[in-house]
Amino acid sequence: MSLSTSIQTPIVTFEQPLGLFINNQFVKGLEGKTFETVNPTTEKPIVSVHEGTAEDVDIAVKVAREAFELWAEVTPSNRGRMLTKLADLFERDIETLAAIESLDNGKSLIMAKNDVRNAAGCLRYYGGWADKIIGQTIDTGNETLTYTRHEPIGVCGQIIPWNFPILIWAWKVGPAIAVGNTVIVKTAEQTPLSALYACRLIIEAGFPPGVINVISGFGRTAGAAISSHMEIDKVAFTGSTLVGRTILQAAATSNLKKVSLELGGKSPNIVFDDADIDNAISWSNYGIFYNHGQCCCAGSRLLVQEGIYDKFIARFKERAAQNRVGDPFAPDTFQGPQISQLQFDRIMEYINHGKEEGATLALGGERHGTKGYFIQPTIFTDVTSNMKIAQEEIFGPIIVVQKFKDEADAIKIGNSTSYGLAAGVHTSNLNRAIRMSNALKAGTVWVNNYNMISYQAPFGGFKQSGFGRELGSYALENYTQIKAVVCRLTDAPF
Ligand code: TXE
Repeated sequence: MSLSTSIQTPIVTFEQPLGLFINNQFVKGLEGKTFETVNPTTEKPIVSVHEGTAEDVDIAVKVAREAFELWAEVTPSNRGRMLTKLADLFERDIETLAAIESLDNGKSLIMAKNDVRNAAGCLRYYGGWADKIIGQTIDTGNETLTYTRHEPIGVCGQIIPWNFPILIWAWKVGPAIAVGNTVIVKTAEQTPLSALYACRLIIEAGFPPGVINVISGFGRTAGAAISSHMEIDKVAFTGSTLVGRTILQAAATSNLKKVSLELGGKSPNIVFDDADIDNAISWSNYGIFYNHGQCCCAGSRLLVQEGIYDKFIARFKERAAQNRVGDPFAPDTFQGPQISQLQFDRIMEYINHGKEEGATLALGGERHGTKGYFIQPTIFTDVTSNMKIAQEEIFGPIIVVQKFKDEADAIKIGNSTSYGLAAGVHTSNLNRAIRMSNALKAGTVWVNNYNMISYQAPFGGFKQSGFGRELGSYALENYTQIKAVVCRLTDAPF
């Protein structure tokens, strides 16, 4: 099979790389395997890509290790310049990158463009950080000079999911590269295409060979090889809690590589009686149905105060029923298909659980259409905290609604799952907003909005939603290790 092919989409035709990207070259996997990536809108294969396995990871680690030594010779400003150039190239090729995302992932073109824009912004942001990494000088008395250096960790493995293929790629690559690491990214097997296209831009941006490597492949092979590799110094993972545990175990039983995990969520979105109802409805709709519910921070539990409950739910149903579900390339589409048959089946199973557990199916609950992995926007009311649909991450366009009495009740229900990624609070009372933000056990609290993620602010989980923070200056901590240097200033004999 060749190393690239032409792909036609409704908005652009382009040359799609298909190989593994190692040492700035597209290559075939050593075992000669390939796998298909499927268009979730049509259920038909788009193209086959070359598959990386453990031996390919070994090769990538060797080149990334050599590149790490050379990368250290590149000045921080020049590292930053390359990241900034890469951001410019993302913006130049936004139509192509977005079309690939819509094709491979099924998200609407508008959202895909938003992802590419944010990916470019994120790369530029970390390009800006590259020459602003500062340590401390520490007063340890007149006879010593003590200071700290924030040094790169080395070769980093980055295992990413399929819900935001190019955006999470940028979230991971940006900070790691800015501070002088080299990386091996394993993309999700469902969505390998956009990152491979970005590899062409990596060459054009001037990155030396081996600094950024990208492997298409499966979790149990390439992913496991990364997390258990003795020569990989750090692994960053975004995905399911189940696999997060496996990665932590593999790190523990191999070389104790550093780990950061961004896992699932079951985030509460809480609407008080005194909220601006129109805004709360719009944000709640966006909070769950954006990206078809395939957001780790989705506001998948809607908590509504009893005074406005009936009115709010009636209007929320109307709003959700208006979401346009369909072809991602159609200009008015809001919700595309779920990523795969597997995810479609998992979600439909949760819908059945909801019905069996006695929740009221207030909207949707069925497949949308007859082709593609589309699911209707779905609302369950009369949900109680002990139900499976109130506890487990569904990762689809399904929201569960619970009624609450007062702040204490909202906090109790809000914090009643094993997750703690995000939360939303809608109220016009500032004191209440702050009290609630303090009480909710979540890595992000959105007040009078939902899903407003910016690459300048940290993002990550409390409880079983993981540890370590992505984005903002905090992400730099994931990719640096601190060295204290102590110099004795006196020449007197010891
Ligand atoms: O995730 P996996 P799946 C959640 C969401 C979803 C569920 C299952 O609830 O329904 O996970 O999705 C790689 N060693 N999230 O099955 O398997 C895999 O190849 C190393 C939340 O797709 O966790 C892919 O690159 N790597 C989420 C990545 O892990 C392994 C985003 C994610 O896949 C591996 C996605 C292994 N043993 C799903 N097994 C979020 N937090 O945003 C798999 N992988």
